[in-house]
Amino acid sequence: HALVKAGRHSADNDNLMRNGSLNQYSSASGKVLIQAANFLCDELPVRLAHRINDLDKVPFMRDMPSVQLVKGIYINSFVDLVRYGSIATNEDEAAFAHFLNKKYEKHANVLIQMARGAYELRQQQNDQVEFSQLQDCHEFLDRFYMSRIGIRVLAGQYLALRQTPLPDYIGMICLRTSPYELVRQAARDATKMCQRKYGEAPEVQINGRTDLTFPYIPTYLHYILLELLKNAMRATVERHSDATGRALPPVQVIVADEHDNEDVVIKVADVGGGIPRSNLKKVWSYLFTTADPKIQEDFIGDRDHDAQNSPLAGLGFGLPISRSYARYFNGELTIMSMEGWGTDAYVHLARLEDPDQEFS
Ligand code: W6P
Repeated sequence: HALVKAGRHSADNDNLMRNGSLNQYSSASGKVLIQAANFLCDELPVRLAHRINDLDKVPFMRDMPSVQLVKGIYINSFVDLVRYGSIATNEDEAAFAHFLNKKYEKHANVLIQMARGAYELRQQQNDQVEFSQLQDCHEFLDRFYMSRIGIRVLAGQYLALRQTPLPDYIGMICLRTSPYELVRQAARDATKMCQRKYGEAPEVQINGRTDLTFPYIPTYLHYILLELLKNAMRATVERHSDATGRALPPVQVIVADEHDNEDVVIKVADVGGGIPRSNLKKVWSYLFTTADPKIQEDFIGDRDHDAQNSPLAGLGFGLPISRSYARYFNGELTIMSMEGWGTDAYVHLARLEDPDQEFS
């Protein structure tokens, strides 16, 4: 209970860590790493305890085997962290990093497990399940995934700081993240996946501030862009593939820099026919989805797209997760649709470099 209470203000701790990671942690000296390790050793169990508590309360889902499995992973990590001895020397710190890395890997497929739980819930849905209870489940999943991002950013940033620094990188943060390069990379990945599934893929045209770079965590932006491009390509192919001999209308991406310095905005626009208004809310839902039941494969595909014949399931978990990623870093993901024409997705990204403004 004390741990749960202590964690009430964990958002502040996030800020400490994030600001710190851009400032004093940039050199990643032994002393700073010991400090960070001790911070994580205190902070992570608090966050895990919150999730374990929350897992016990969520209706329907708490009794599912997949959710129980996740709970087991969280409890195991919680117990091992609480019992972890003191971290005083460089050797202690190295041992802790090794320990934490193992935990980090163990939690890698938690996302898939929870998606499986939500899928099971969807299958079970009947008249006895009230809407408000489904709402509870949805909100639980939103909290759960948001918390998970926080945990993985903190642990991931610490672990990355211990690696030999790449040029322009501080841990996971790239000081010169290029939206243009990330769109190109995500477009290559999405094209492969689209071609594998449909035998063709629309071209992706990128315009606007193709020269722009700003501090961000590229892996998260890549995930978001890949998700948007997969959806845009799928819609395009499904609407236009019967037009034999004619090229598919391209997916148009614009990179913009709002008011000189505030947000970076990326628009991904397709003319794939749009989303019916009645389906627009489902795009953000874990529980009402139009996706086929291949969610697990879709996620594996996202983590390692060459290993699997990843289906472009779309409208599954990828969009709500992408929006959580955007929001975690004070950004937003918005989808505008013109039914009968196409869809525009906007990613707003807050720059990470101005802590006072971004995290106050
Ligand atoms: C669609 C549905 C969708 C979701 C996200 C991004 C683009 C698109 N296009 O038809």
